[in-house]
Amino acid sequence: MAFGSHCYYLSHMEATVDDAMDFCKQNGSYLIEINSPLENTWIKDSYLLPVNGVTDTCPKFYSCSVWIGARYLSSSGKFVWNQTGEEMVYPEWDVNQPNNRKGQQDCVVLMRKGKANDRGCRDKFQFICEKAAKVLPFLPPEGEG
Ligand SMILES: [Ca+2]
Repeated sequence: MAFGSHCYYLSHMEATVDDAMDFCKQNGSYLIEINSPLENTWIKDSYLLPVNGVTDTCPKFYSCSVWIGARYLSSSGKFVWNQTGEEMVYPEWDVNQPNNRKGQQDCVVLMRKGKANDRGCRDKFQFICEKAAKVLPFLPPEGEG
């Protein structure tokens, strides 16, 4: 799907962050980086469904999340985007996040409600790849979205 000048692809496979990054890279893209509230809302509405459905379809509050391309940079003490190195501003953190649970949460998911949660990089989630729109179509369709 396209938003602005970028294309997005939701993987239906769950993977670790490293595997997700490899998958995106192999397809000429990168793990999604969110640069505005508008993009954040569009992603949530397009791929994560409205928050109203959470308790019906997601077993836990942290279910139904996707990896995004931000990671904790210990040298700066901030979460930054992989591509730009800029601090993550959107999505906003969910309440009580980032909590670095068990001291092992250096990677970030976008939750169904459109907020961020820090998670262990070796946890497995679905993920979204992003790339600048070019002439060629992004990837063959795989289910909806
Ligand atoms: Ca967390």
